[in-house]
Amino acid sequence: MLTINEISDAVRRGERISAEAALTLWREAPLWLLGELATARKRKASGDTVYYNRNVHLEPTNICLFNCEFCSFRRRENDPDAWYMTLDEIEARAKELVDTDITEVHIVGGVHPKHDLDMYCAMIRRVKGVLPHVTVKAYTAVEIFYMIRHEGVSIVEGLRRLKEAGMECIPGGGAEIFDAELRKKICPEKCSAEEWLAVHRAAHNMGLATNCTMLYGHIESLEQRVDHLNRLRELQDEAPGFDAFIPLKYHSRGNRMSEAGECSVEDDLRTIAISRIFLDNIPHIKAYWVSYGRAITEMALMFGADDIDGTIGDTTKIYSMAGGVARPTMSVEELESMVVSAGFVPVERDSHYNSVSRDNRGEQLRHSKIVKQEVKVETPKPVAKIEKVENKEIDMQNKKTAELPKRSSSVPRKSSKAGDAGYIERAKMFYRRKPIISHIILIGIFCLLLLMGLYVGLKRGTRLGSTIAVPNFLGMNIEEAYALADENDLNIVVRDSIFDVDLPGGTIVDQLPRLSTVRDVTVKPGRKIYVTTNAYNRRMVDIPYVAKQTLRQALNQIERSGLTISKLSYEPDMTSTDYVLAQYVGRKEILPTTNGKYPVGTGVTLKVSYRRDESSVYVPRMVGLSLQQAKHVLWDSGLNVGKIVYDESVGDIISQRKARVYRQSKGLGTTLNRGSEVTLYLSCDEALVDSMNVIASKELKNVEAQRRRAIEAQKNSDSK
Ligand code: V47
Repeated sequence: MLTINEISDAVRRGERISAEAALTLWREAPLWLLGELATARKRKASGDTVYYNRNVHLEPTNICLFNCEFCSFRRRENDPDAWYMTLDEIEARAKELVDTDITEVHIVGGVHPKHDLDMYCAMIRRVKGVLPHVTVKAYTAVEIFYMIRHEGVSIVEGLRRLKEAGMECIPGGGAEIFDAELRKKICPEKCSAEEWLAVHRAAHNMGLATNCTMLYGHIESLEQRVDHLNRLRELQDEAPGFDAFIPLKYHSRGNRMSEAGECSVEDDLRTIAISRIFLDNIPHIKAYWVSYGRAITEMALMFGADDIDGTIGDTTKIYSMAGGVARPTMSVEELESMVVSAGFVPVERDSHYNSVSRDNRGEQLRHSKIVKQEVKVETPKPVAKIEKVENKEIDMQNKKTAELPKRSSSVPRKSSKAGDAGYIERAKMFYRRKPIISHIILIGIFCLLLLMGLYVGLKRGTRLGSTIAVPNFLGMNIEEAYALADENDLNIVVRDSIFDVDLPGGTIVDQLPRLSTVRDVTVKPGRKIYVTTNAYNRRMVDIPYVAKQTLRQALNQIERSGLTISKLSYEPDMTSTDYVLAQYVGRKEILPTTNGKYPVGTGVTLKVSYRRDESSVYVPRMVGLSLQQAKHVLWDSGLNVGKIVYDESVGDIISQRKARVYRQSKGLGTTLNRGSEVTLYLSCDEALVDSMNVIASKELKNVEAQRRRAIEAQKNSDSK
């Protein structure tokens, strides 16, 4: 068995790792190492880019023949909250989307007993009829397999009919976990792994791109996860066509597997990272924000994800019904700011990962591949024209040549005095005598000139080869930053704003690309530098009503609204843990009827329930994280932020934002009562933070090993 060091070296060299090595990494590698390896692979695959799109989901029905244990979405036909959309309703929904700027409709729903292939094709046709420019990504392999078998046709024929109706790509749902034994437990009625893979194989062979998923964090083992990833990797080797892999975190509310609970954030990050490292032949790893919420999605970008899905516009219920983000919708600005906060460059994509350009009114201009095609189409045009003109000339010349009496090769040379006229005369003669060779030479000269023109143009346009060291804009006023950017031939783009009372309005608090302490960060002239500024006026926002939701949902909503958490105050409860009982601003309780706006950054206190037998929690690891990230991890674990102590390397407020945690007052893996405070110590000294990070990783490994031993011991004593 390879050691962690040997596996890491292999990953760094860009080599493929075995299933066994993936399992070793999953079990033993410290989280920071997984982050490093996965990020290196992500950067190789997509550089600084993180993709999102403008999309909606269409869920035509929640009535489903299959009764999967993990599903909170499915209803029986006669359930009072079952729904079903007729074709006219589907068309009406599509019409509502005509004036929006979406590029994709994702159609997925229950497997309705009365839907046949024609009905599924008709749904696509209705949508495409109204939104011809929008891509329809439709139906999971589970739905497709059912409709095709029901129709009695082959998979290829079924897919051909769906494609003809307008289906352009296939989403990745329904894969769950491929292991047959586990499938029997969690989704016994669904198609088998082999059938799911057969649908995707056939789609790839027909040129249809698809996605793939894995439902994790319930009762599956790590071996079953690796086996699942391995089968996807094998299919991609055999018949490439997967665009993206989406690890789907199991959500436990409202389904029969609730007892399994939900996995930790650390498990989410490990899963994303191993997926990126192991699936070396699938270009994109998607952190589906609807499932993860903002905080985990942002962290997932530092663990190899390069896609966060899209705007959604509150159109999917699969996750909200299971306890994911309550009313999932994000503006382009919110999606982009999430990407920028994680240190990457947001790029809007279409369904095939072409970047989408828009004019300043937000109207879609074209996709990058089309731009490339335009270049391809346009370049030969002038040549073609010239060829035509020249062909005519050749014809005329040939005619003339035929008419002319043949000249002897001993035509007297013109004297040098004749100068240019002499050369022209000789060139003309050569042209008449050797028209084909002359043409080849002319075309060659033309191509040479064209290439030279292109080179000069490109050099001017992109300033090939020249680079500029990115200046430090942090702490400057936006006007000063514009001036400095001008001097350096760079462009400032304000991407986001925060509100910090301690800072003057207009101060730059973050920039992308960020600077490195060890080397100059260089970019091409004309490049955009994305900055976050401190707002001049404190924006007023609505406060969301988050009581009667899970803590995680409440945290997501509070954060998205621009507010923050003041305190988590825990109360014993008979039935549930981490359920929000009430919310306050200061002493004022916020009720569903409360009106009025609050300044951005206002702290909200959440009163949260806990069952007495679940009064304590493990202290998570915060070393290595920024203050904001550490706060999220603490709140997510049911703990509060105590004192914040900066060491002497941290001076002004700008460096406070750059500082990272190097120590936490309560040790990793120790237990604390819910609501307890943890003091965080922060530093800008990278060497200090990195060395403490290494120590924390070792500690984490020990803690995990201890926990595993304790679980084993418990199991053994239970079986006795
Ligand atoms: O197949 C169902 C999962 C999937 C739960 O291809 C659950 O771009 C967690 O596949 N907890 C449907 N997950 C969603 C899906 C998807 C989503 C976003 C993008 C793409 C894409 C695909 O949701 C199901 C199932 O695996 N699921 N219930 C649950 N309780």
